[in-house]
Amino acid sequence: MQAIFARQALLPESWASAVRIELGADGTIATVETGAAPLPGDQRVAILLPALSNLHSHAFQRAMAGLTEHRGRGRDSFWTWRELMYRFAAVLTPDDVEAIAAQVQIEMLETGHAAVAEFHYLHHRPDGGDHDDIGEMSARVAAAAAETGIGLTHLPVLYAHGGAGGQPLSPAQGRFGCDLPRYERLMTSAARAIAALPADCRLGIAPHSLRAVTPDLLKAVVAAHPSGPIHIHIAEQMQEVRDIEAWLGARPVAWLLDHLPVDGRWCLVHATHMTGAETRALAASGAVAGLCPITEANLGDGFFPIEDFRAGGGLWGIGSDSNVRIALAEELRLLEYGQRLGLQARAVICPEGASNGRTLYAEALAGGCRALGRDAGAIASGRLADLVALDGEALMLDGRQGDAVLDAWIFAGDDRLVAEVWSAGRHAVTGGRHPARERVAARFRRTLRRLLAA
Ligand code: NGQ
Ligand code: ZN
Repeated sequence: MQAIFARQALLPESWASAVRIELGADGTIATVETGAAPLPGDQRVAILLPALSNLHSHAFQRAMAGLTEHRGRGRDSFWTWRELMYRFAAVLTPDDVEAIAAQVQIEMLETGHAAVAEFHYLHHRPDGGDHDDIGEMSARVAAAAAETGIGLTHLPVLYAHGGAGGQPLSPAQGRFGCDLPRYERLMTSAARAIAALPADCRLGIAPHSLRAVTPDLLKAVVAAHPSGPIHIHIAEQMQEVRDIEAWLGARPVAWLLDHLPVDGRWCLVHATHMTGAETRALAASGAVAGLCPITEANLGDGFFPIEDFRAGGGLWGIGSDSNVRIALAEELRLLEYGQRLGLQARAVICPEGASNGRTLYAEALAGGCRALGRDAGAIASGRLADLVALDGEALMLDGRQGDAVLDAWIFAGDDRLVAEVWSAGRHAVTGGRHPARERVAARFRRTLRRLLAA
């Protein structure tokens, strides 16, 4: 049995010292003892926290990180970026997708995430036809997870239309496209790939956005999958809000809440542009708001109304979306800093008298686990052993206790403070490094060189 001894650990109620935890063979936490003594063979760590889940990733976009920062003619925007992204997506092979996904997952683990929700839409061959196994690309994402040990919630995407109003797919979207029968065949294949992974890995559905499905199709796919996570992009750009309003007669979030059974199974990714009434209704629904601060900044999306959302009891979590950066502390910091800059205030996402770092971390933890359908998020017996240990020798953490550790990590430090990571008990990062890091990076480098030379 694996056991961990931590000088300080964040338990559900509070920080505790001298915490010894034993991990079960099933990937859960078996026992938690405070005021304990370490035993020989224990993994000793300084600071132990429950590890976050990353609730939104398109892994393949990591390979184009930094390649879209050259201004074109006219105003650059989300939509001009999307054109470049489509051109890049058009050339990727299954081998490329696996190589990139493995690299991304290792970076996520090394920055302190135990799990990721992969919102996966690069399904088909470049000509739009099926792979021999229609779920080939999903199997490649799963193979990467088998190699890296990350906890995977795999979300095959239903992408049926090219824009609001049931428009046909553009040629550039041909690799993404499915009608419902094709999607169900793909889900059957993806389910086989996920079943071969450890039991904490999950399958969910992801109607891409209200732009990419029709109301009838959305209702049908939700009805066909009565359990598991449901993720959807929504209200990220004002153009999208206007298009949906012109088509369906309501703003995207309002329309979704009025027409679908949105509850705790749902994650609404971005939900940037909401009225006050939409914000309150989304908060009350129990759905998670999937915030992706670095990508939202990179793409010029806007500010999520988090103060009002939290006031309504809303749950939120963090995703790395385009993976232009994979950086846990930076995502949380940027979320808070965006609000500070916009509101000309400090400590926006934090109740009076509380710590910013602790509040950001605890809320992102709860929302992320909920969105992935992972029974993790607390150092408590029976929960999945998704754990992260910070480097007690780091200068930035020297002498810090309790919440001051989280304030230092998020506001003054970065993810180099991450020392150890366990995903459902799999010890994926030791001494800040994943054991497969060099091999996976070498394969990623070969992939990138070929793609950039092409
Ligand atoms: C995506 N990304 O699915 O990768 C999208 C772009 C779209 C973001 N929304 C494609 N950030 O929205 O149609
Ligand atoms: Zn996305």
